[in-house]
Amino acid sequence: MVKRLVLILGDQLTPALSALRAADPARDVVVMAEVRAEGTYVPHHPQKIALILSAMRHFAAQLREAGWHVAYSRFDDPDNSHTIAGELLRRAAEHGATEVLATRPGEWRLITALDDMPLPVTQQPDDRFLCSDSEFAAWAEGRKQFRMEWFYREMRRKTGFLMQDGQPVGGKWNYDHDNRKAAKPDLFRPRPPRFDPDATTAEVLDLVAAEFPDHFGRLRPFRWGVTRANALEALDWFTQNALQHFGDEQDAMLVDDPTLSHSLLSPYLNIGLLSAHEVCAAAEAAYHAGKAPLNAVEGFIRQIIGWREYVRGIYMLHGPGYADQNALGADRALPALYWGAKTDMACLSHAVAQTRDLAYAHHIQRLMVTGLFGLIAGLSPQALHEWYLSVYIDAFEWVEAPNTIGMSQFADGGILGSKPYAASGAYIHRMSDYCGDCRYKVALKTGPDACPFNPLYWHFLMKHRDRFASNPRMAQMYRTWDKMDDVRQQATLSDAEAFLRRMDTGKMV
Ligand code: FAD
Ligand code: DLZ
Ligand code: SF4
Repeated sequence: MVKRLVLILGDQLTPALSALRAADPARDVVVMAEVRAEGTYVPHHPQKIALILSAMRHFAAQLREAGWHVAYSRFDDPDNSHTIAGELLRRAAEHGATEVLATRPGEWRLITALDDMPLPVTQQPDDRFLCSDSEFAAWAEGRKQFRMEWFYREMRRKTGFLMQDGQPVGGKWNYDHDNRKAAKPDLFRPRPPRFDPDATTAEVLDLVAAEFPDHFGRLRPFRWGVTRANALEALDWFTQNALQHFGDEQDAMLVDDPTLSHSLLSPYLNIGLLSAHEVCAAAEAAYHAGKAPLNAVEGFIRQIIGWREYVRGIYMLHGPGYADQNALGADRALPALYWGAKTDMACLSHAVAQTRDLAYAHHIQRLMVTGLFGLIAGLSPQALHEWYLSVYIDAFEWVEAPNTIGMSQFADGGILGSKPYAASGAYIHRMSDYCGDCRYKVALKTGPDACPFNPLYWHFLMKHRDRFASNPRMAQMYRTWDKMDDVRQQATLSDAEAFLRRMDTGKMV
């Protein structure tokens, strides 16, 4: 009988994975490999590498207990070729295997590498997502514009989450109107669980410290769960303690509270320790049990069956090259502040320091602080893409690239969203307590002490006037500019230029 290899990647740690379902434990060999190439195709945050390696080791033990033969390449195995393709070839020779079963990876780089293997590789669809590639393609077919809200409604109908007799529970599809509130520091806000490193994680932490010493980010303290049991505990904590405030606090940012009422479930979802369906079912159950209000639960479920599925659909539909787009022609290098160099802009300083320490920032910090600055300062979307893919614990290209290239930088020219998320410092001031300890003054529009987001916002809008002035959702911004007197307009644009010149020459800004 032909022997087959079954490839399990570090973000495919799901017992019911399609490749495992297609395989036979009596004859096939599971291949899992800790390889340098996957740790360095971008310089991943040390906590992200540690999460994946430790979770892989735990998952391999679980597969062995379930009766699978697992050929596991440890990082320090002297014969390790340190690439996925190399390890497949090595194991094929070792076991006399002539074909490979895989679940389609979440990145075109690896999909292509598997297609190019000298062994036949069958890539099964990744059916851990609620919307298949073909369903998304059918939804997209013939549409001039994709919009998440329409996709989301289809997904509500398909999954039945928060639906009653074919109608949305409560009568509305979307309760965002009730969300988007600012938040106050609260010493009693429940804190997400921390998982003390077990022996496996402790060993991996030493390995990561020794092998990836130059990667941006603190390795310790390491707080993440690494097993399915840990991930279920994190889900339970969220639905019991934080979900009820999720809607209200979703867009808020606080200096002393980096996680607020966010779930911190993205790493577990993205590496396969939790399923999208069970997470949404748990949230819906909390609503029916009266533990969380509809605006919170609907908002949370929308992020998962809406945004998460939608961005993946766009990434897979578009094909390789999605991340290479640069519709606005932005080409400025990333300033050193993104890698932790000192900056006077308190909002960026807090968001980057938190990213360095936790490998985590919540959505609004990613979109409306580091992302917004990148957009209005004209930073290269590819440099930002590499940054986001590197620094976050949950970053995999299928989800990171559409969020960065599409949602945050508008570099896909409007495939994902209808307008860029451009804003001035007033937005950050409204949603956070960052501005209070900033050397810049958010209320000042021009001059050396003005918040840099203020002139940069107008500079961005003016630079791209031809593209955006006819967008009905942006017309009001251009009318406001047109009402400003010439002197103020000139001062605004020259302040922005001067700021960008200072930044480009490596000066602290
Ligand atoms: P919560 O706020 O608790 O949200 C619940 C869940 O909803 C998340 O766990 C996540 O699975 C899902 N979700 C929420 N927003 C999105 C979204 N926009 N796209 C996809 N799923 C979403 N998310 C990633 O998982 N990986 C990434 O690499 C990533 N990169 C991003 C880059 C940029 C520039 C931006 C603006 C957003 C990015 N996001 C990414 C989306 C979002 O910021 C994270 O999913 C979220 O912050 C994860 O934290 P959480 O689990 O506490 O989320
Ligand atoms: C991110 C990552 C890292 C750091 N290391 C490994 C690894 O050693 N072995 C492995 O199989 N997967 C790893 N991964 C996850 C892959 O990069 C991921 O599967 C692809 O990016 C596709 O999403
Ligand atoms: Fe950021 Fe401007 Fe507020 Fe400073 S004043 S924290 S730069 S938004």
